[in-house]
Amino acid sequence: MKKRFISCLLLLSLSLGNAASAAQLHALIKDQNGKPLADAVVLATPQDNKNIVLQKRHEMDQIDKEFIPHVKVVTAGSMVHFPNKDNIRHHVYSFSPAKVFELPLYSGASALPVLFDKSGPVVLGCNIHDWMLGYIYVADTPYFGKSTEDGKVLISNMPAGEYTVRVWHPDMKATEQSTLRTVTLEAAKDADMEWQLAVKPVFKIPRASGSSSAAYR
Ligand SMILES: [Cu+2]
Repeated sequence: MKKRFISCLLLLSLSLGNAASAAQLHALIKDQNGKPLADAVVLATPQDNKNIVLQKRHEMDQIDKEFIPHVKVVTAGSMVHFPNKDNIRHHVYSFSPAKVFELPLYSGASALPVLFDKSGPVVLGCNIHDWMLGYIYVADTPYFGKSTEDGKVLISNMPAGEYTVRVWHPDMKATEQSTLRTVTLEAAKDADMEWQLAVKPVFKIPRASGSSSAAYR
């Protein structure tokens, strides 16, 4: 009885110890003019990466003829559903090396989920609405984050150790590889990193005017 109590205490202190020793990484992403950059993906890969595959269900919505969110990060091995929340049909596709797929014209939630098992960026388009553009970044590490409007990213619950960290953004001029840096995270401490990414100007394809246009329904 006593022995069991002690092992319980031991377990408790071990798990508390893990939580307390976790590190976190704060990243700040700016563009070439020093302006905070949203939708940048920061990926931290532990040196002893065991290629942890987290299978999760994700959704990339289509709302008001746009992909919502604009950029979504999932881990390799994830299934992504593409629910169409508009009252018209969409035809979602990608020609990206990380995932080539097509969901022929559908409405509602009738399209089958898509498995993303290869890491890298996947550019999404819609055959009917040329301006619809979205991105799924398939991460090879569970330690990732996406920058908000203030350019900030927080990755928490990271075990102490050495990581290689890189950044990806849909409009970046440089390669993802050129952003690569290493960082050693100490237990229970926060680390700060900052990147300045040159981005290309974005030319948005104009939306079809008026919902009465038969060609775009
Ligand atoms: Cu569409």
